[in-house]
Amino acid sequence: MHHNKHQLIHSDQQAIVALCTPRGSGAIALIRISGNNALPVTSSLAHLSSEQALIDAPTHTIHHGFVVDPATSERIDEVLFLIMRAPRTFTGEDTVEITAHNNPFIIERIIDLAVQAGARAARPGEFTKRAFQHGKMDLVQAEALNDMIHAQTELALKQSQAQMSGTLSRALAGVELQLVGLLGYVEASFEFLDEEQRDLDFIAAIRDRTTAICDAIKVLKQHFALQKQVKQGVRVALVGSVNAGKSTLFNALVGEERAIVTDIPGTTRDSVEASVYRQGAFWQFIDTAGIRQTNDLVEQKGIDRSFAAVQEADVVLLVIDAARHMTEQEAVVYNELLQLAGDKALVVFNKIDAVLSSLPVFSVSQDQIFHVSAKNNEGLTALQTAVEVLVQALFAEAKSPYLLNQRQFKLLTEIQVDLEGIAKTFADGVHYELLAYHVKELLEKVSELTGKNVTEHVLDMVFGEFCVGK
Ligand SMILES: Nc1nc2c(ncn2[C@@H]2O[C@H](COP(=O)(O)OP(=O)(O)O)[C@@H](O)[C@H]2O)c(=O)[nH]1
Ligand SMILES: [Mg+2]
Repeated sequence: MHHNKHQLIHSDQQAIVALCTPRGSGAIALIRISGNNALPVTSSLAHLSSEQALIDAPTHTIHHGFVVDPATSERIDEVLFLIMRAPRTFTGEDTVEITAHNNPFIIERIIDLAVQAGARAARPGEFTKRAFQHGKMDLVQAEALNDMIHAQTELALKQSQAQMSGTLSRALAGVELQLVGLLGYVEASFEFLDEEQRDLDFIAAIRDRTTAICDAIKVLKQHFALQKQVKQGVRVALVGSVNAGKSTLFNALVGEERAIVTDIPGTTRDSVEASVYRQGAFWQFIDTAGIRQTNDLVEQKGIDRSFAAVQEADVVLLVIDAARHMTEQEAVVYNELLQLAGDKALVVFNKIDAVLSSLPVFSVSQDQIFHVSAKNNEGLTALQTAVEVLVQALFAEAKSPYLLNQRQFKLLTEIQVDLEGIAKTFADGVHYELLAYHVKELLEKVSELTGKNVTEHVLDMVFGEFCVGK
């Protein structure tokens, strides 16, 4: 792939070692060793059943054997060694993967032995960083890999997989090509065309080209704000007064006894969250502590927490106790909460089995109002459906083909702003050299996106978000 400046960034080739599977329960653990000396390092602590020396094994072969402590010949574990020589490996370096039994003492010993033999513990994201440094993928693909591992919805998974195969990289390459075209045009016009004619055609052509590039960037940036749900799943928050039945409703919606329900007001001290997998996404239900009323005073802390929950949520269920009268203060707080939540709010009158003669009125549309009995499972289907409709609308809006992260979004925005700046400069007269200079700067920013021209600092920021073993 690319042979770019980034390869000039010093990369030490010393073998790195890490556990690549999660710690904790599970039968098998995978330890990866990658680097120039990965084979000699592993060979020194490997005893293959074939009696062959590991270092002589052909590439892309699997061998049964034991990890042994070379100092004492003690057998640490019975394992499989997967041997892969560069360059046809994930990192592009010689790599050995050891499949061991998943016991923390075994894993610790194997890693220790590898370190004693000349490897060092890998830093977060270091395997992927090396894959990037060896031209196995560009920065955008590496970031997509991280997104894929952490995808909380099927849509996010699909988009990050597409990005790993290079869809976003290609789109960025398209922007780069447009900029190169613009630069070429600027320089050609500057050198070849005669003054008169140049000024006339030039301005219009430059405008067209900068506008086209801006439009392309706008398409890429579209829906960035809506990606949150695609990436992280949706948040459904239950707010309202203490004892309204939020926890009962929460349990009914989640389908498990996740929150504690009692008739002592204020049982749920902090918010309780439950994650369920529905319609290709993780849904986070949040049961808040609720708004408490003491001696006719509404406790401010509960209000603050409710507002915070509404702010962060994608769907808000304002649960109201239909079995008692609403106080004036509650009415004020509820209306403020509804105002903040807007379209994402549903008003849920709970306890309709014990309903008062008249229910309070809120200024929301009729299809935002529901009457349920969480305790008796009444009216819940209609409420569930309404929540699903709101969630579907969120995903329908967020159907851009790309997932951008903050870094990418920020760089694209900078490029767009600079381009718009160029267009404005033109209104005051054409300065060709300056223009060429600006376009070159923009080209550098684009290559910072794909990683062709990045500093070690940027790399550390990108790969630092990964986990150890990735
Ligand atoms: N009659 C009736 N009582 C309910 C209903 N939902 C909850 N409750 C009762 O209301 C009380 C408070 O419920 P809880 O879920 O803890 O309220 P929270 O403080 O809002 O979380 C409990 O005694 C529940 O059994 C309902 O639909 N009908
Ligand atoms: Mg509760």
